[in-house]
Amino acid sequence: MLKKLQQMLEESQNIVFFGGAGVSTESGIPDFRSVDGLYHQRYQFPPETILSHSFFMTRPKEFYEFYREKMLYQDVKPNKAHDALAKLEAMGKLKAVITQNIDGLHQAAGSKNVLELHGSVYRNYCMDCSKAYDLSYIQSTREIPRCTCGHIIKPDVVLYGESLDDQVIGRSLAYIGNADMLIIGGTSLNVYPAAGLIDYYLGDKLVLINKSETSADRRANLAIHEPIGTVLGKAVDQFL
Ligand code: CNA
Repeated sequence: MLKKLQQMLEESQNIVFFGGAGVSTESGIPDFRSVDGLYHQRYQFPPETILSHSFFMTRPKEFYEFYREKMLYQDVKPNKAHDALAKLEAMGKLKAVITQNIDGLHQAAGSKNVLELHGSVYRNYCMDCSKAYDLSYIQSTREIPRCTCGHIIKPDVVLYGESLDDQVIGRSLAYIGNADMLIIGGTSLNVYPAAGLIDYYLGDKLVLINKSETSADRRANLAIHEPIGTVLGKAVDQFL
């Protein structure tokens, strides 16, 4: 399987990667749906409820408690998957990383063209005057972070019930539609509309690298159910 992946990478010049939380689990950030993911832990409300727009608007204190504890991670570093994708981009083979992650680890690994479908914890804005705040400001505050104007600051993260950025969607569709190879990795493909974007790939090099099975396995030209850091790390080593 690794050989086949290596051959596909060798032959492709317009690769696009589409990924999710599973890409960052090898960096120590839990995903949502694995057995040790956030959805299998117990909270007063289900994570989908806490991470929703209406919950944020009505219970910002509880939202921030969960968000600080479960969505903000200190001292995390990119893993072999992030590194391998950055290398493929530097070689000119990979054109875009489209991610559902909000952790900024692709950029930390050196990837330049990263399309963040669900935003980023690194950007935060006042809900009233739109003043921008970085992550360290959020981390330096307690309870509900507030702007100098007094209003609540919201992370630039797409919560359940909120729309995705049209421009990011449009660019993602263009990259996927033009790709000669699409690698899907570390995502359960359960969250829409993000997961629907992969339907725009019409080529014959659809690779899926995910620990568990997904709805796209049957149409993949190659499906590998192993840790993505190990797989991509080894696959990209051939070019060094
Ligand atoms: P998910 O639904 O939790 O699925 C993750 C998938 O990755 C599962 O199918 C796992 O089997 C698989 N997986 C876990 N570890 C690995 C690994 N090492 N190698 C290969 N596969 C692995 O997460 P999705 O991304 O599909 O769901 C979308 C949500 C999760 C987005 O809205 C994200 O914002 C949100 N999320 C992001 C982060 C992050 O930014 N790191 C963390 C947790 C959740």
